[in-house]
Amino acid sequence: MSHHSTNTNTNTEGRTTHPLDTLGWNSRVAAAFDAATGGSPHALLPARVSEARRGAVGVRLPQHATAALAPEVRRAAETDPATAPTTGDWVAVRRSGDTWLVEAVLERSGTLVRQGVAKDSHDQVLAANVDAVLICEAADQGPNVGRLERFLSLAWTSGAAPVVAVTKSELAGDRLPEVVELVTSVTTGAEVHAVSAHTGEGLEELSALLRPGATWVLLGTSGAGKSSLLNALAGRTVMETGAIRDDRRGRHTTTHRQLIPMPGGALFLDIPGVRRIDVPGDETGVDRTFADVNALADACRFGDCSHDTEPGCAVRAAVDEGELDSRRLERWFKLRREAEWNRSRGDARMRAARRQESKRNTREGREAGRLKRGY
Ligand SMILES: Nc1nc2c(ncn2[C@@H]2O[C@H](COP(=O)(O)OP(=O)(O)OP(=O)(O)O)[C@@H](O)[C@H]2O)c(=O)[nH]1
Ligand SMILES: [Mg+2]
Ligand SMILES: [Zn+2]
Repeated sequence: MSHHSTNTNTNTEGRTTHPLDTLGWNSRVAAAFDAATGGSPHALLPARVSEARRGAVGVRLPQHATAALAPEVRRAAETDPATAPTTGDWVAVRRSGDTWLVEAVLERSGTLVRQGVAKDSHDQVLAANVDAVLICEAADQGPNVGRLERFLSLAWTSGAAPVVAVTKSELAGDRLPEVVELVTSVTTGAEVHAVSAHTGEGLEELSALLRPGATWVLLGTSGAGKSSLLNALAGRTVMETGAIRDDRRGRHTTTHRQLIPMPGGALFLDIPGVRRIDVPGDETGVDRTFADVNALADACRFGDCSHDTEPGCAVRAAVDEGELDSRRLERWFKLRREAEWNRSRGDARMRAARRQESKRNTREGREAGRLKRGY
């Protein structure tokens, strides 16, 4: 049963408003809610997951509440963790005694997924329903272009638009233009902004990108200054920040993912810093990140050129002419191989899951037959 429509009001400009507007509610989500709840016998309300913890989630209705997972949602999550409600998700909840239950996770758009690193591990959904990814790379620590390319690949794969923030800009001193140029050289098709949470540099330009209702996720290593940037953009302390210690092993200041509504109407997902990023089994993000190299590859003589020793290779020619950094080319090869490998791993897992499924179906079929036959 759909109940959100009873909460819908029309404001003076004739535009329809909804209590969840400030949390990113829109017509796509409304349609997803109707689709997911159509046949339900329960009175369901839409809510957005603002915090994901084990076994339960923090939701906004828009008031804060904690919701446990309904048995069906929990079972689905046990089979495939990627279906578990995560930060940014829209869900359908219902009241059950004095608790809330998540009855359904609504269809997602823009999902930031990290490839699981364990041998048979599933992908980890870092954030759902994301419109843009703000990748943070500290100006005083490199920058690490290989890491940036990984973050960019992840962002492009999610379907959300990446923007790169070169954080702690004041610490780079005279080197800042050089750092920004290096970052820009590996950031094809996305904006790069040098910002400082301490001096306020670049904050206005960044704020101008934040549309009301849009959901942003912060991506970067621990200590990159994500939470500090969020506080600076918000103009007040919305997140704890922490000094970087010498022994940075496992020390994250932000320890769980959280959805923060900003004064201007955008929403931010602050997540603990990620150290290792494996690109998921989807080459589209890698290809998008290396759009410049791909454009060169289009001009190779052979359509299936491996850019190794073939004659008429436009990619190698660009390296020889100094137009393309050979190290960037190597990193492209590496990320492509990694994506392909993870895809084949994912396919293998899917085949195994399908085998399980068909085994179960056969068993159930056998049992059903037995019932029909009376034993
Ligand atoms: N000098 C300078 N230091 C900054 C700036 N922004 C953040 N820092 C410092 O960098 C450290 C880490 O900042 P956080 O915002 O906690 O980093 P984080 O990316 O949220 O880290 P995790 O939550 O662990 O992922 C803190 O000591 C901040 O004070 C800046 O613009 N300039
Ligand atoms: Mg943080
Ligand atoms: Zn080639």
